Amino acid sequence: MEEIELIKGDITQLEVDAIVNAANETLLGGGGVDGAIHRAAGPLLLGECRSIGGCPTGEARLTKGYELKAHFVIHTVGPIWQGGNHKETELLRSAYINSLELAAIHELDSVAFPNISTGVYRFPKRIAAQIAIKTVTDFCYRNTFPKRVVFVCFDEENYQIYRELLNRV
Ligand code: AR6
Repeated sequence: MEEIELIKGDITQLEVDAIVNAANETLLGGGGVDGAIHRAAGPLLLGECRSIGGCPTGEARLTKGYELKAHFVIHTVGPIWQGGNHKETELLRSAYINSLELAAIHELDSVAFPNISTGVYRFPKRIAAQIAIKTVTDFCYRNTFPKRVVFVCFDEENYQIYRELLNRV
C-alpha cells in the first residue's frame, strides 16, 4: 500500500481517478452523497446508471464521471442498519471490497470513499469506520491498484473517528 489519506470535505470536488458513491439498489440517485454526486456530474450520469439497471446491496458498478473532476464513479450499495443481525457488517465489507476490485481491474491509481451507509442508512459510525479501514488496508496490501485511497468525511463526527483510528494503523 502506498498511501491512505483522510480529508474532511465534499467528495464531488476531488481530483482522483474514481470517487465512490454510496448509492441505493436502483442506482437512480437519491439524497446525501448520492444526490451531490449526481448534481455535480450532470444528467448524463443518470442516463448511464439507468442503463445498468440496478445493483444489489454489497456489489458495485463503474460509470464515467462526466462533469466531475474524477474520471469514474464507482457506485456501491451499502446495507441499511437493522440492528446488526442482518449481515450488515459482511455487506458493508463487500461494498468496500467490490469497489476496490473495480478499481484494481481498471488499474485506477486513486480512489476516494465516502463513509458508506453512515448517513440515511444509519450504520453506526465507529463500526463502519473500523470495517472501512481494515478492508481497505488489507486489500491494498495485497494488490497493486489502487495506489492511493482517500477517506472523505463530510461530518465532523466521522472525521474525528477516522482520525483516531488511522493514527493507530
Ligand atoms: N461528500 C462526502 N460525503 C458526503 C457528502 C459529500 N458531498 N454528502 C454526504 N456525505 P448518505 P448512506 C456523507 O446518507 O447512509 C442516499 O439517498 C454523509 O455525512 O449519503 O449510504 C442514497 O440514494 C455520510 O457520512 O448514504 C441511498 O438511498 C455519508 O456521506 C442512501 O442515501 C453517507 O451518507 C444511502 O445511505
